[in-house]
Amino acid sequence: MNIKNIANVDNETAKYIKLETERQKNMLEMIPSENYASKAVLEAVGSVLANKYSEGYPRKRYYQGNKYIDEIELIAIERAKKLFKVPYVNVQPYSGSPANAEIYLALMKPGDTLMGLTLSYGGHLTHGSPVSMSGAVYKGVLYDFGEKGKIDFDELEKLALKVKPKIIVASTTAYPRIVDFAKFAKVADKVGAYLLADISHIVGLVIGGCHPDPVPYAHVIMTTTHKTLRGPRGAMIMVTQKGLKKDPDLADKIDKWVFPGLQGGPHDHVTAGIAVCLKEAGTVAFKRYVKQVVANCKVLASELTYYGFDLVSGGTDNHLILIDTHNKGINGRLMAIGLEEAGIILNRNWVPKDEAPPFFPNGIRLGTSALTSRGMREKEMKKVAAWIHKAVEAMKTLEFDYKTWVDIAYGQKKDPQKRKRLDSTFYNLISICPDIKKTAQEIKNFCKRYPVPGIDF
Ligand code: DSN
Repeated sequence: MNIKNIANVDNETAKYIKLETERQKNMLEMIPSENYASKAVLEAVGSVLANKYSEGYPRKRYYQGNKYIDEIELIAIERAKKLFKVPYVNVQPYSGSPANAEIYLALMKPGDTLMGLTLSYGGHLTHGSPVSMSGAVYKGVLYDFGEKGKIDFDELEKLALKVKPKIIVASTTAYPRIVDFAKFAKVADKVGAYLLADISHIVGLVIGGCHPDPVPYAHVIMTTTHKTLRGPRGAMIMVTQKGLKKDPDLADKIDKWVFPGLQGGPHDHVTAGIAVCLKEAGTVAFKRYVKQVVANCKVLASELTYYGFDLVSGGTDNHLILIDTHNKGINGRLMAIGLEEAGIILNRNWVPKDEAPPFFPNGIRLGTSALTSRGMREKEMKKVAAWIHKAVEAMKTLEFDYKTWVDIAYGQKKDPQKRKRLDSTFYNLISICPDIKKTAQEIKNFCKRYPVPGIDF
């Protein structure tokens, strides 16, 4: 990216943008909620639209000078309506968490019940967790899934009949399987609840026909725009025909709770980025891209299984994989740190029935969306799996007492100071481990062959 103007006025910030650019080029980005926006999207986000205030909605603004902004917001709305086949879209939410809050404010009163998937089974904080406003202001009743690693809809129905939720959220952030919106709808309709489909992770797959479409089943759909959609950091709220049938005022209520209810002026530069990414998402090339994301993920899952990794639910149907790290004897936090040193970026994550506190979960979550955006395919996934395996095997050979670290991190011998000292020991060992260093160099060389969209090489 050209940042010469930043360098002229602020060398310190420019230095770190350059370093971050290099990091994104030289490492394997595998956090499933991340992706690379195109140059066109980045240009929109870096444009003069960031200078404008536009409280209100197109043709109904509280500020002057919005005639072009109106057109851009209308383009984004129309593109989303066409792509998803929905009658109403709001493109102003700043991100996924405020968007979910806006939906809750529009549909519930404080104290009403909301049902969402438990965090450790792949749910999201904003789906009723007690540590978020969704569980503090509303009564969050959390569901999980049984031994089979998939949602048990008989159990879900029993729970819904008991707690009578106002909203059931059908959504996941660390769930490697298909979300069965039809079955969720059956339960929601039976108890008279709204069905909210938060498709932030899978939105690209839905557009590309690689995941069932929530539109016939949900009343409201929320998605962020920067994950599999490859747009800017933002979100959209959509209301379906089914939603309008249940409540003809639903769209108006949501508009009011986005602005003035929760937000101020929309981020017009982001709205333009959303318009651009929706145009890109309507192409045949985008459909090809998401098909490849899923194909890559399947190959990666089967290779990781071959190397003895324990995959939650035994595999994947989508863009992500969740690994239970218990059988490798390395806590997810340490494994993620070690893999970063080797050039592989992913995140630690709770796994079902995890006994660990959230900061030290026994899982890692990884996906193929960003690597596929760089043009990697099945054969590259095999290499990636082999590097992950090699790095984890190298971690096992370190003179490091993983068991004591666990005892101290979250066991009976809780001692934060000692844990920090052990962390430093681990960092030191990993930074000088020859196999990890070799892997990082191999990955750096390999990455040179796969340009990052949006970055000039
Ligand atoms: N933080 C996002 C994720 O990683 O899934 C969701 O908000």
